[in-house]
Formats: sequence, structure tokens, C-alpha cells
Amino acid sequence: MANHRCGSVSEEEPCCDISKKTKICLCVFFGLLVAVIIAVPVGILMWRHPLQEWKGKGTTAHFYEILLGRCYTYTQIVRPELGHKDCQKIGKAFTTAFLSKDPCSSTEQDYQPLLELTAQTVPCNKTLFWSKSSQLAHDYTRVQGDLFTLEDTLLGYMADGLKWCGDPRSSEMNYQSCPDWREDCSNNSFSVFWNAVSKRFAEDACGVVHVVLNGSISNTFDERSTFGRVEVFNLRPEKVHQLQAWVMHDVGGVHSDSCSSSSVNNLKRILKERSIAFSCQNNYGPIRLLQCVKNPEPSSCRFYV
Ligand code: N1C
Repeated sequence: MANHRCGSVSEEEPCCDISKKTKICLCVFFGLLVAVIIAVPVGILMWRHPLQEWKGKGTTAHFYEILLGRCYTYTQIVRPELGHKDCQKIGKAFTTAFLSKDPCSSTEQDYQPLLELTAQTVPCNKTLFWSKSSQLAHDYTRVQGDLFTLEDTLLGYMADGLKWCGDPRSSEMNYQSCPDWREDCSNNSFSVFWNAVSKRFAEDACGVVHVVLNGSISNTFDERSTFGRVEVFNLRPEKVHQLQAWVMHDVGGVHSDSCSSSSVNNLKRILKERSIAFSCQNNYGPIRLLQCVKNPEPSSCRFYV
């Protein structure tokens, strides 16, 4: 029957072709219709709310390029003994830790692959911590080249001063805004990173370790700071014999706190409970000298000039 109607009668062939074409046309039409029905509202939503808005500054412009550039600078020029590190892989692990994810639900686990790729040995007695004294501590390690702050290690060097976050609805970085620690959330991709790397830095420390503290602020040892909250509690008493604190006052500035102040005594108490010896010195000479080179006028610097 079918043969007779379609196969053997040549005039009927167009009839069969039309129905085939119609079917294809209908398929394409409905396919497009479904695509439009889905794409239009999603498009409108994305256009109206491209990425979530936060209170903090967005990802640093050219974040990835800076990250890679710093990785190559560090591993090829600053510490060529780390020339074997794979910067492409490190850069990828860094962005994978936060891209396409909720920037307020970041976990230390997210950064684990990155931490593994950037493992680095800091010699015993050469770790320098700091709190509210970033500039001074880094000025000091620049001249005292065998001491390491976290920013003198590969991962700290790469991330120093940068800001970053992603968005669960996009595979892009959010350059417009990122969560603010106070106003949005504390588990943000940026703060969780510093907690994780600071923890590792302290766990790895050994021998006599040092900290530069700011004696020109009232809370010289702040239990809520990364140093007070993370690093002090992650020093390993079996490896770290002593923490030596240098409490530095701004030249010509106020002397709010010193080695005998209650906040520094609090640090002493915490370390005693953790079986780590503590020593403290106000205005440690070599760092004072650096302060005075930068600012020689005040009378407290006359001794040096
Ligand atoms: O909170 P802090 O100081 O006590 O943190 C400093 C402490 C150092 O010993 C470092 O090893 O923790 C480590 N660390 C960094 O290396 C670092 N680089 C940049 C902690 N935070 C770091 N940042 C950013 O500075 C980060 O945004 C964090 O919140 C501030 C902390 O500076 P702080 O309060 O003076």
C-alpha cells in the first residue's frame, strides 16, 4: 500500500518531501521557541543582576596576569632555587579555588591544592611575623635578606595587596565588588586565603621566631588579628623554642604600648600556656635605624645621625 502511494507514484514524492520538511521545520521551530523561552528570561536576569553586589572593592584589575607575572618573577629572579615550580599550574589552582563559587562560603579546603603546589621551606630561626606593622617588617626583611615574612615566600609574594572573588552564576572574576569582611561576611575568599596561608606559615616555623609589633597603637598585641588569632596558635611548641617580639614606636609618634603593657603581657601568657618561651624588646636597634633613615629629623633619631 505504502509502496503504491509514495514509492511507485512519482507525483506523490513531493507530498512525502513536504511532510518531511514540515517535520524538520516544526522541530527547528519548537527548538528555537524553547531556546528563546529559556534564554530570554535568563538573559534579562543576567542583564539586570549581572553579578552579586558587595560592599568591598572588586577583584584587582588584571589579577591573573599579575599573579602569573609575580610567580615567574619570584621563581626565576627572586628565588631561582624554586625555578622548578609550575607557575601555570599554580595560577590555575589559585583561580580554581574561588571561581564559580559563592565568595561568602569559601573554605580553607578550597585553597589546599594551591598550598600543596607552593610548599616552600623557610630555614629555622628565619621566620618573621608582623601585626599592624606591615611596611616596617617588610622594609626590614628587604635589608635583612635571610629573614622571611609571609610575603617573602612564593604564595605571600603572589597575593600581597591583591583582591579577588568569583560568583556562583559566572565563571568570571567579579571586578565590580567583593564581600567586605565586616559588612558582608567573614568567610570570604580573600580572608579565608590569608587565614589558610598564615596558618601554614606558622605551622612550618621552627627555632627562634620573631614578630614586629606596633607600639604606637593601643592594642599592640590584638587577639583578633591574624597574628593573634591564627599564627600564635599554630606555632608548634615541639619545633619553636622562643618567640622574640620587637615592639616598635613610630619615630616622633606616640608610645601607646611597650613590652610591659597589658596586651603584650597577654601574648606572653598565651605563649607560656603553649610552652613557648617569650622575649620582648622595645625599639629593636636595627629596625629603629631603618625608621630613622626614612625619617631622620625627630630627636629620638639624633643618636643615629
Ligand atoms: O592581622 P595581622 O595584621 O596581624 O596579620 C599579619 C600576620 C603576619 O604575620 C603575616 O604572616 O598574618 C600574616 N598575613 C599576611 O602575610 C598578610 N599579607 C597581607 C596576614 N594578613 C595579610 N595581609 C592583609 O593584611 C590581609 O588583608 C589581612 O587582613 C591584613 C592584616 O594586616 P594586619 O591587621 O596589620
